[in-house]
Amino acid sequence: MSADGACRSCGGKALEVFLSLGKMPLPDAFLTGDALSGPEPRYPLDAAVCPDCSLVQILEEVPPEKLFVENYLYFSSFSDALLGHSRDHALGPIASRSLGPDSLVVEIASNDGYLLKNFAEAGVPVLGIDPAPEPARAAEAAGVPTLQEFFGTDLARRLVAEGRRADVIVANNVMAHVPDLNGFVEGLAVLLADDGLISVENPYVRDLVDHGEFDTIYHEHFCYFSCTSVDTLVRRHGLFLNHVEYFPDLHGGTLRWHIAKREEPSDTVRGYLAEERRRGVDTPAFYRTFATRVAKVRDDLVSLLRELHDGGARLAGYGAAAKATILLNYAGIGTDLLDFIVDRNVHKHGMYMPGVHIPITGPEALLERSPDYTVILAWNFRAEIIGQQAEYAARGGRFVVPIPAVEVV
Ligand code: JHZ
Ligand code: ZN
Repeated sequence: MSADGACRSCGGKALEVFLSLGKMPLPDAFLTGDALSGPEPRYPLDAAVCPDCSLVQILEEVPPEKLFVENYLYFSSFSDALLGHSRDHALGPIASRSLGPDSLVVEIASNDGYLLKNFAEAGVPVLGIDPAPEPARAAEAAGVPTLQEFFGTDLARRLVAEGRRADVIVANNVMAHVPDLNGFVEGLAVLLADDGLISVENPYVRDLVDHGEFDTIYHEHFCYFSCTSVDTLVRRHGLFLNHVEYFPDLHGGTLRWHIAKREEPSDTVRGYLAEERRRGVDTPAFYRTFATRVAKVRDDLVSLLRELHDGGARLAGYGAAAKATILLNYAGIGTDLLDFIVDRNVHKHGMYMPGVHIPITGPEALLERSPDYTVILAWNFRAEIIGQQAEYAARGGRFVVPIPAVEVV
């Protein structure tokens, strides 16, 4: 919902709230030791669906500077799985669209250059756009020229005025991150060459609901997309959804939408739209049982952890992810249950989780301190994390996976 209470896509005013998570801290606002005794802002977190255009969105609008400039230590390059996915993502269009030295690939939310470096290595000119200072600096150091700015219509017009139009625009996990959704999509249309391709990835709201992934609802994510809501949104800006790819293991279920200026829909588009209608993903009814299921996951997790803890087990967490902030704060899991959280991202070491103040350290602590159970808070990387922690498991360490349902492995 925008500041005037209207749907971020169609402007409709009949939004129906289906989940209230209470007041939550900002998901990436990790604290230094000095800041622990200071004030910590919290904002209401309510998810709603628009019955007019089916877009799922949160009601609160935290200024993007607070989210992505002041508090953003997320570096894409800490997951091997994501790096592999991104490399494939680059190699595909380089071949199928014959990209070369005269092409331009622009990525919005290019983070530390994890994706664009693949195009750059193949000799394709690239431009990264990302407002987060530390990841943008890392991208520059990796040879990816990066504009440290927010993307929108103004920046798109400026680039076009400089003679730069994109053959490919990649926008992964960023269309959900903008308050001015229509301005963002209009910017894509402005910047795209007439025969260009826009490639957008985002977690699929159908899977979010089916798998109870409530912890991916947080203030950085203003919107949660389906094919129906994307199709309606892009048409408003003279763009068309032409193809859909599905990556079930990425971030809990991700869709990649291929969008262009010419309407050439593949069967995948018709298939997804029909399936969403059949299941009612485009109607409020689909979302109405979600809150009850979310409360059950929370209760199951808290009872399990309490039982283990009361039985003398020592517990830790893996993954100081944004989603971990929501899971821990919503469930009220603090240092009473988890002694520490490990994460590969060195920028987060020595800091504390927002709200619950659990300390963060490097993954080697699992072997050094051998907790009996480790809760995989970054459950979306469950396979990668369990694979990497074989030694911990061999020494008797067990994992608790909270989502989609609480499980001990
Ligand atoms: P991860 C981020 O959310 C933020 P988060 C953002 N707003 C978004 O949209 C989504 O991503 C897509 C660590 N890790 O990716 C790295 C290891 O330590 O699920 C991360 O800190 N070892 C842009 O933060 C965290 O876990 C590993 O082996 O919820 C995962 O965070 C692996 C694989 C990850 O996203
Ligand atoms: Zn709407």
